[in-house]
Amino acid sequence: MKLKNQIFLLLPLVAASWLQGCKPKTAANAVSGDAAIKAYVPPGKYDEFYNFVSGGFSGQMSVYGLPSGRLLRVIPVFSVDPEKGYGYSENTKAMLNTSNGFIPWDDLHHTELSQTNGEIDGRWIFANANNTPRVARVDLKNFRTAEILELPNSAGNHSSPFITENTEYVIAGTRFSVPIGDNQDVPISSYKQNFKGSLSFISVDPTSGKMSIAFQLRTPGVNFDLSHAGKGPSHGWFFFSCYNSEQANTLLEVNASQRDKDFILAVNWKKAEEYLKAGKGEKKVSKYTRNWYDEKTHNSNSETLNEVTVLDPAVLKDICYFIPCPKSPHGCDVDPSGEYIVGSGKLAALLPVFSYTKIQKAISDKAYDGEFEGIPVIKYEAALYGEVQKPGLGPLHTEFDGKGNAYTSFFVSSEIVKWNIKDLKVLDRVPTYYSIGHLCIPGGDTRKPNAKYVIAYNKITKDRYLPTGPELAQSAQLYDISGDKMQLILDFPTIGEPHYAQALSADLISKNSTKFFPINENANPYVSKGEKEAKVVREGNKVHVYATSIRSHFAPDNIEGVKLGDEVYFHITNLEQDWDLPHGFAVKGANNAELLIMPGETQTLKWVPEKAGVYPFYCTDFCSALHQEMSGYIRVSAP
Ligand code: CUK
Ligand code: CUA
Repeated sequence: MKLKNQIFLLLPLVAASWLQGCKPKTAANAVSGDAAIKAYVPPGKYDEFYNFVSGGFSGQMSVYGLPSGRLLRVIPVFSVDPEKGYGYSENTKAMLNTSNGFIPWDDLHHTELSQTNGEIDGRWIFANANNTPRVARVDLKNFRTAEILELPNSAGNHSSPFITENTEYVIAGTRFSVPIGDNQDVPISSYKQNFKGSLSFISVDPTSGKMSIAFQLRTPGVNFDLSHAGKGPSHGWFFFSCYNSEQANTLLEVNASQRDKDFILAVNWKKAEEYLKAGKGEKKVSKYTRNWYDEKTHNSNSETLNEVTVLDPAVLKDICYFIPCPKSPHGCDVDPSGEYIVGSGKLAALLPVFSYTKIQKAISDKAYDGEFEGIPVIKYEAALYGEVQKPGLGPLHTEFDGKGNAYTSFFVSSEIVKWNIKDLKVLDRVPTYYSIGHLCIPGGDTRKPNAKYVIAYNKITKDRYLPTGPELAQSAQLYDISGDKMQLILDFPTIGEPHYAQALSADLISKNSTKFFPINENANPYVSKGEKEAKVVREGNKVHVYATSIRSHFAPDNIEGVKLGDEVYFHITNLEQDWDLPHGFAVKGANNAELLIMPGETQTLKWVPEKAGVYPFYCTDFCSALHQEMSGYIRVSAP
């Protein structure tokens, strides 16, 4: 009773400070003497870890070395990138196709590395698009987006792209419920009758990585927020946090925070697979796209798909189970043993830890508290392992060290709290600057964490860096967790806005990294495999320039015969067969972007000139002492 009162008193406080977070007062003496040496990577030495950080509303993913915090690469995923020609070259435009047309932007919240046997395998990293629901797969051999799959019957793809321990499935859960009937033009006030959520199970081909929607689960109109797969004993299950069990459709900050508990949804996906095999799914006409980049033709392709199979857990009763979870859960994290599931109620003053064994027992004992929208609700106490009392304010996400400890981020009290999973005791806490969102331990959501560091990704930067006008750099912070106490050792800015991130041992990637593309394997229809093949070919009003680039000239480099009204296609093949020797290509007045052509690759820039004259073109990437000489002219004449 006493505790309940305390929680009750805390909640308005939590809610009041929710928008801003609060600021620890110990910033000045936060770093101790040996921090610099711990984060120092001498010039010429490699970092120990790659850190793949979501870029939020920039639609990109960024790659940092750890512990130095050096920015190594920005990978465009759901965004165009003129630096690399991504979304501008003819070869990459199809990557951003959707059933709503070409969409060159999205909101990328979560990154998730592929796994084999519950361990990171370094092959791919997946990312979600929160706005126009999509899931991307990035190939870690060449740090490029290899595939983007759109998700029909859904909106707000936030609870995504978490994976099962052999990358059997990538998951996508919807934050926004939407009308899913054939007539979607319904009053918003009919939310409770007409709006549904969906959970997509995307299968991943173990060899090629190709993604396909195996099935969707239609769910009640709640907001799915985050999720994690079971592992070890709980392999075969997936756990999703959801809020807005009030099913409010207006003023969610008040109306979706009414109930004392929302839910974790436990999904038995092995059971769903059985129903699928037994033909229990309903085929639903749904238009969506799949786009992929072909490394041999150096071209992207797009296909439109028309159908998904939907399973209804309110009818097929033993797929889904709700578990009550205090106050608007956000993170939903499964420990390395697969036994413990941590729910983080954003407005709760405790952290509930659920037990997979107890959940199974509760299901076989039917220890239910009725149903919610046709899905059984397991009694809270029947699923609960225990609660971490007074851990901090505004818990969001939890990662694990594989030594029995959990690390939870607290947005409102702006800190990372380390606690022991078995006895639920708080062991250590450190402030973050300021208002942490996600956090990441290398392998921290897998069976085998590599727990040398925890990295905080903060929402508010305030006074940490030099001012840069009204918006400040986004901030990450690196903490050494090799000892009992967490120690802040480095701040580094990130591209905006970081949400989830993943890190892995660098050798898992670096040993397989592509150095160049073999020119003899180049299957692009417009390839020139040597300067002798360079040519200009007219087809009606289309002028195809088959060109080559090699230090330090283009062939051909003087082009005439183009008429106003023509469409010019520059197909540039980079003949270099050496590491780190891209050539660029840009033409004066072209209203798109440059090309950046990797060694052995062909890329195409389309240009429709609008005035007669002579236009210079040149290589944009400093490639040799005679790089400035790497240029040419194209003449456009009046018809
Ligand atoms: S969310 Cu950003 S802090 Cu989109 Cu994973 Cu929790
Ligand atoms: Cu090629 Cu500069």
